[in-house]
Amino acid sequence: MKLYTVVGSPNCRKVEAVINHLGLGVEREYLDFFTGDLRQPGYLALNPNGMVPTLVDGELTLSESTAIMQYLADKAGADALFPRDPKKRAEVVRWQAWELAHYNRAFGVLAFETVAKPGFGLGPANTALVDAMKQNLARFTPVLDAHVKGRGYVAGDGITLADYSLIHLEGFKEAVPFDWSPYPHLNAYYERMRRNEHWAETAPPSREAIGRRPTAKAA
Ligand SMILES: N[C@@H](CCC(=O)N[C@@H](CS)C(=O)NCC(=O)O)C(=O)O
Repeated sequence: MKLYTVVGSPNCRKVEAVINHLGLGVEREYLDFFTGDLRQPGYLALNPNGMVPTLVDGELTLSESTAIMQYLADKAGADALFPRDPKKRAEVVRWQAWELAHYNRAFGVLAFETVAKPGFGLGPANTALVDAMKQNLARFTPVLDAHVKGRGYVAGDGITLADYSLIHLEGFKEAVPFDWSPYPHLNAYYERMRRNEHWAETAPPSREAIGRRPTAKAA
C-alpha cells in the first residue's frame, strides 16, 4: 500500500495516525504542497481533486481521508477502532460525518483563512468567510464540549477513528481567532488526544517542514 501525503496536512495526519495506531507497513510518497505537485497530471489521475491524502492498494485508488481511515481499519480487522457492531459503528460514522460537515468545516476554513493564508503568503483572508465560520464554530463547539463531558473518547469507551477525525486540526487550535475558554471538557479532550502517541508522531518536525517534501535527514 502507498499513501500520497503532505507533511503537516491535517487530513493526512488523521490517516497517518491510524496507520501508526495499527502499525501498518504503508509506503509514503511525500508531495510538495507549494510547488504544484498536487496539480501534476500524474497525481490528478489518482485524485482528480488535486488533494491529499490518496491511498493506492493494488487495483484500489482511494481518496477522502475518512474513507481511507475506514478502509485501513476494516482491512486490518481493527474492531476497536472501527467496530463491526452496527450501533457502535454508527456512532463512529456519525461523529466522522459531523466533523466533516459542521465542526471541522468551520474550524478548517477559519484556520486556512486566518493562519495558513498569512503564514504561507497565500493572499488576504476573506473577512466575510472568517465571520461566518466563527459563527458556525460557536454553534458546533458547545455540542462537542457537552458530549465529551465525563467521557474519555467520543464513541464508546476506547479510542476510535472518530477521535482521530475530530482532533485533526489540533495544530491550529491555539492559533485561530476563537475563544475556546468556555469549553473545558473539549479542551481536556484535545489535551488527552494531544498526548496520544500515534497522533503525536504525525506532527511536522518544524514549521518550515510543513508542506515540503522531507529532506533525507528529516525523513
Ligand atoms: N475531503 C478531503 C479533503 C482533503 C484536503 O482538503 N486536503 C488538503 C490538505 S489538508 C489539500 O490537499 N488541499 C489542496 C487544495 O485544496 O488545493 C479529505 O478528507 O481527504
